[in-house]
Amino acid sequence: MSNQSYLKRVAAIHDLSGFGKCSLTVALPILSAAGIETSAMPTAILSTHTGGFTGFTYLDTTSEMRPFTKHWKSLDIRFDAIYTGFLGSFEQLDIVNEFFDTFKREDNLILVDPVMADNGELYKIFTPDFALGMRKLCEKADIIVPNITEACLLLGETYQDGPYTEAYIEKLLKSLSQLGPKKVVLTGVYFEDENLGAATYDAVTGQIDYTLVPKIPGYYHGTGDVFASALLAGLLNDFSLSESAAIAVRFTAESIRRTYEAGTDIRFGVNFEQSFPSLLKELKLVKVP
Ligand code: PXL
Repeated sequence: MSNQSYLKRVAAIHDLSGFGKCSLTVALPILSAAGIETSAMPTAILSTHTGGFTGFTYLDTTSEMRPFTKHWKSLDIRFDAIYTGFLGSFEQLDIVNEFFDTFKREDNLILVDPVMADNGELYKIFTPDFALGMRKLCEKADIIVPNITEACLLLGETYQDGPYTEAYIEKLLKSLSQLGPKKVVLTGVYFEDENLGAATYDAVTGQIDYTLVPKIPGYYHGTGDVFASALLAGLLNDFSLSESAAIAVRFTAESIRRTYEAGTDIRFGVNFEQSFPSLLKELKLVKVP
């Protein structure tokens, strides 16, 4: 059981979608449950996320982001990790770049989840140029967490449907790390139709690992954010890259399974809240009887 008295702190830079769990409404509870303090910088405020809902409101909060950065700097706040997700504009990519320059230290971690696409398609609000801007941000990251569609966009490659081969996945992992990040986690990896999960690559050791679990039917919204938040929770609780990815795959899969069994609308997000007991056991934050 961990008894660290030092409380780690994350800066989470994502949108706040009021309904339909994703982004901040996923990152904040997961990191907090994992014993990590989280400061939030909203990139936009929406009534719902944009995946499958119509008529949602969208307030761009770009104008608040430099003032947030300046104020946090004046308070000399230190972050153990900077975790970015959904960014709504090119200007936000620049602002986040500046945020990295302001708060990066030798011993902290920049995790970029290049949220922009899935299932071979860019999210509606983005143009193909946005992927080039996102690539620049990824160059500064220590860890990136793309899905396969995002990986292809970052690399300027044409998306192809799975099942994939190990050779293809390994080529993607290595090409992505050549952009700059020493660690790459690729989600949505599958070699046959039954199992799905994540692949990790550590460019320093050259190690590649996979965690695949039985696939659950349906495309559930916000699962990329659930995964990336749990991955960061693992890393900040001193688990290795591959252990953290395995913990995050199991947490996400358990949450999806519960949501599937309850018959919930796939747009509403997954029931990750009731997976906290298993997450905390895996993170060794509670005693296992
Ligand atoms: O979970 C990705 C995501 C985050 N934020 C917003 C989104 C999406 C995906 O559609 O629309 C606003």
